[in-house]
Amino acid sequence: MKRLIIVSNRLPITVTRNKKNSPLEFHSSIGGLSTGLSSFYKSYNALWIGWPGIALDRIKEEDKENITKKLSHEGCYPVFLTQREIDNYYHGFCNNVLWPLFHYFPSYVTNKSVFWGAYNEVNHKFADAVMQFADKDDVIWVHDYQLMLLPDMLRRRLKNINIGFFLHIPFPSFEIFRMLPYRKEILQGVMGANLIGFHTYDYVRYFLESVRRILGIDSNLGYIYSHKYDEHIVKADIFPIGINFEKFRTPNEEIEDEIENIKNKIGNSKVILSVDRLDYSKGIMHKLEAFDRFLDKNPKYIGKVILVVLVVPSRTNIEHYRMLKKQIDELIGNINGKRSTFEWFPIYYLYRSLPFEKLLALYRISNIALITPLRDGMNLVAKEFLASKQDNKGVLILSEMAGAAQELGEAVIINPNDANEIVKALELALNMPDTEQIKRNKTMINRLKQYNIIKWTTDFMRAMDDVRKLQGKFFMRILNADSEKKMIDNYKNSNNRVLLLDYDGTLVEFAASPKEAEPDDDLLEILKKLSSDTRNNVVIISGRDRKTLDEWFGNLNIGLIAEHGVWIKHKGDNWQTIEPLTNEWKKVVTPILELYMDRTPGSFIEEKEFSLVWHYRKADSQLAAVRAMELKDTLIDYVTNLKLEVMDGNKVLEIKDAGVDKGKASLKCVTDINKDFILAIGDDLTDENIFSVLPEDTYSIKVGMGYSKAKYNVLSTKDVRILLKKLINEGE
Ligand code: ADQ
Repeated sequence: MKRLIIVSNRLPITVTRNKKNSPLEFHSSIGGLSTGLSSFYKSYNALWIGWPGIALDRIKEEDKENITKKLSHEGCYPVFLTQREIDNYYHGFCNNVLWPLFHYFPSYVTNKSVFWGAYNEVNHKFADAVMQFADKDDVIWVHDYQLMLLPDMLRRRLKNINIGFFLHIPFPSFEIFRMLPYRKEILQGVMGANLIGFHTYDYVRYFLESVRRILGIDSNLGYIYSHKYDEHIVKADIFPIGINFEKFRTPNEEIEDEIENIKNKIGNSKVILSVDRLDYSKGIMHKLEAFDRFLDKNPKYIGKVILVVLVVPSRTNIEHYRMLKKQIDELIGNINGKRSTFEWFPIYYLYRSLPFEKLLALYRISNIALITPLRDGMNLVAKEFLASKQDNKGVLILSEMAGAAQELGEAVIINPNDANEIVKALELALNMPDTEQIKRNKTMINRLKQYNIIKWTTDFMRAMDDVRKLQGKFFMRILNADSEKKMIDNYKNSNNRVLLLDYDGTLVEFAASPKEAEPDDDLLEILKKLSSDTRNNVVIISGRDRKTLDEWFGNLNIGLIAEHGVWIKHKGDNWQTIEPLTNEWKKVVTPILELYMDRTPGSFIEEKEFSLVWHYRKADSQLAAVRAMELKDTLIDYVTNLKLEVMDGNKVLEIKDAGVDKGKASLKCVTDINKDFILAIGDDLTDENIFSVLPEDTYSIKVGMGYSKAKYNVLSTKDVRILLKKLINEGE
């Protein structure tokens, strides 16, 4: 039966040991991911693989067995890590490199050469663990920044398996991400997945932009089809994580005493609540400073409000975290020291993790939640606070830098770097009428109820399924062994064949500049052998100019078509234009193209005899995309008046006479009705003209994924060459 395998750095259960020989203890893990997923995964046929939180060096062999056994009852399987791995992988690469960078704290990055090696090793260790269980029909869901290499590692070992990856933290903008030394490897690692999920649309955009600029791969509506990832389609999309809504919503008698207890302590004071893991990204210092300023500006609230600051200890062996803890302790000490009276003190500070009931009691009793991260992937506390409000009263003050702000627009949204704005938000919140609180909260609470953790999970898994189905459709078009055999048999039995082959992107890979994509020896050998068979008429049909084609292929016995069908040179014949053409229009269009070249650094113009090409492969991709649209728009008038066509190619715009195209030119090669085998291979839009005009029984093949009028797809130029070699070998 199909199984869901969840893989994350930490298991939902943490194993600890207080002293050397004391017994092992098992607790629920704290943190967004485990709180979210642990509530439901047992209801699936699921296995959760992860680190149980204790170093191998601190346990004996028999402990290992005990832990493994105990965890297996909970549907978990442990990946044990040594102290050295924890230091270099977890504290090192994960939390000293990726975490600060992805949260826009590049100056907090401390990278040591051993970190990257350990990150690789541990990702491999996880891959080994998954391989012990994974079956080809299973669904593997990898979580978060600690395991960004894992999807590709798994893909290499389990070609067809369905892999999802979800990033719980922000994906930073390209300018930040590009600073990462191993940016390419990280992206390639994640791209092993079929589905890549993020909390917000901004993260999706930044990811796709990094993929485009660093790996040079374009996307279309979040889909990435690239022969570099030829076994699968990749889709990036948003899945804003939800919470276990009912758990926070339902009445809970156990907490009544707790609530009474707190009420007795705080009297009638209004409660502002702050709940965070200890982390510099959470803006805890900013909120304390703003609260202090609020009391300065609003002395009437002295004795009437309290701020409850709950901080969960986290990553305390990293210097920045230790420093932060010290700063928080000091600042709270200062504020309380200068403001407390015998009856009242402004900040209650709890530095520990709390059992669920106590946390829920705090949510319920608080009037305001003050959530001020400088960056946060989502922030579940904001959602939990709202869900716990059974009477729908309470005010959420939320930083716009939290992913949650995208969904919780009815909250009081603030910029955490602006202390005055936080002060104003507190003033507003403390004076907000109940009716308005209820109105704002109802909308948000309904959304949380609707898109809860179960919905989030099922939505993600449904999307994984959809990508697989789409992929299946594409793979049905891929030239399979049966169709290939039919084609080869047909080839063998034919005597009058035409092979129409596009050049760039079909016979050779694209290069940074057109001149660099020269034919190599292997290709020349293929063409020579194909053309030496007298039954074959091989034609290279390209957008290149005839001079280049002559230079490269002039001494082969093949036909050539240049400039997308402007020029044709039949085998053994001279060049001739397909239609009588003029060049007069170039005088008008060249200055326009020059203007665009000047305004788009990295782009250049190529002049062919009857066409002009604006190349933008080396320009900034976003700017070039905008400029290409502007250019097309500018050229619209000329297109009609001068009978021109503006063609979109692969990172080029080509302007040429509207009367010629590759389709018309290719027809000139198949006029002989005795042709008994036609093969046409091409990769881009200009080749679609060929596929659409050739006779029904043509073997038409598109190189790469994506829709096409061709009958089949092959994935890469490599596959094209393999196919041509088979024709040579078997057709003899
Ligand atoms: P975290 O950085 O861990 O998660 P967050 O989303 O706020 O941040 O989740 C914290 C969780 O810990 C909450 O479920 C909360 O209830 C719990 N918690 C907080 N303080 C506690 C305490 N003192 N005692 C007990 N429990 C406590 C990462 C990302 C987030 C993203 C989540 C989920 O950094 O941006 O929202 O993953 O994707």
